[in-house]
Amino acid sequence: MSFDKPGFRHPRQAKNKAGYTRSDYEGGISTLCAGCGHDSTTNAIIQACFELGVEPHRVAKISGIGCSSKTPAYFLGRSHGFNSVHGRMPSIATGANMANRDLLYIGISGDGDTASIGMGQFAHALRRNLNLNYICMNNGCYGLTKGQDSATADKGSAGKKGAPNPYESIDLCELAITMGASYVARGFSGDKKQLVPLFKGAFAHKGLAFIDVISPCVTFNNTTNSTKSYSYVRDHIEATNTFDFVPLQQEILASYEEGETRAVTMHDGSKLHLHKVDSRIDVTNRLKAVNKLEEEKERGRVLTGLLYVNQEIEETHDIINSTLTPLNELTIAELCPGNARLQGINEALR
Ligand SMILES: Cc1ncc(C[n+]2csc(CCOP(=O)(O)OP(=O)(O)O)c2C)c(N)n1
Ligand code: SF4
Repeated sequence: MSFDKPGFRHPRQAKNKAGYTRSDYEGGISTLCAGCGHDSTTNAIIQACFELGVEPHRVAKISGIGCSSKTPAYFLGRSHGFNSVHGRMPSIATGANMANRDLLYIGISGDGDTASIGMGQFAHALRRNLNLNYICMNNGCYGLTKGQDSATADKGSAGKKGAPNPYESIDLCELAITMGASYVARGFSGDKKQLVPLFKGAFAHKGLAFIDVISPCVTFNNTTNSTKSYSYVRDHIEATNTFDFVPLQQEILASYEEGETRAVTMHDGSKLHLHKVDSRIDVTNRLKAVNKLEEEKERGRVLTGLLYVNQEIEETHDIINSTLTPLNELTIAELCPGNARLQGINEALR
């Protein structure tokens, strides 16, 4: 549920290259708890879309069920949206993507939605490298149903009323890297400076971009015994790198010492400039990315930043060689090429 924001805006708000102001990317008023990490994550999505000059009507937001999955009501109010069923965001996103490959797909999910009921769906979206920005707002609990541990809760971590979690946690980034995602990053809702470029890089990426956002639940899982609390994450956060997203043809203003910066070119020619890169990290190497995550986990650190990117993996449309034209723009003749053609296809399959 959401409520409309008051319509008055400053008449001289700055506009982006598409002619929109920042408020054009907002949605309804949030009904989440004050201080919820998901609201900060929502804000970073708004900022990234505004800075990139995304056209709101070219975006489709799809979500599952949970406090996290309510957030598409609070951003990009002028875009297409579908709030689906618990854990089923990936299959709805797949269907929409097959019907129209021209939109920017933003899939919103939670750790409960992704790592339990939606695990099978998540896995198959990854292995198909679906052209989807899969954002998981990860608070280690089921916020909407009053804070039960989720499958990403760390072993020994405890929420407001629960006993310490006895099970190993699932690392969604590791899973995403090993199962075929081509852009994997982890951010923290409390660090917008890092989160906005992570989203911008994802939105420019072709293929499955998975962004795991540690997004604390202030009501049920922000205790001193929780590893998904604001204070724990702030005390244990480690970044692989800092980076800027540089759209094609934009001048680079910051200057860095030689050897400090590495550039990754995206398919559209824009660049991710990685700064202060740890020499033990190669974000284009799957094995090294997983090793680094494991290493930091052993040290009790929460590794954030861009973890893995691969521009070579084909996305679903390239794999299945689907039509470039959105299905609703195909003509009857294209959709129904006639009996002779059908016979030919049947013959080829005998
Ligand atoms: C099929 C089905 N099973 C269970 C539920 C109950 N349910 C609603 S939200 C939720 C978990 C949400 O947790 P998460 O995805 O982590 O989102 P959060 O609320 O923490 O943002 C559950 C189990 C449901 N709505 N539908
Ligand atoms: S219950 Fe937790 S996750 Fe849900 S809105 Fe409140 S703080 Fe956010």
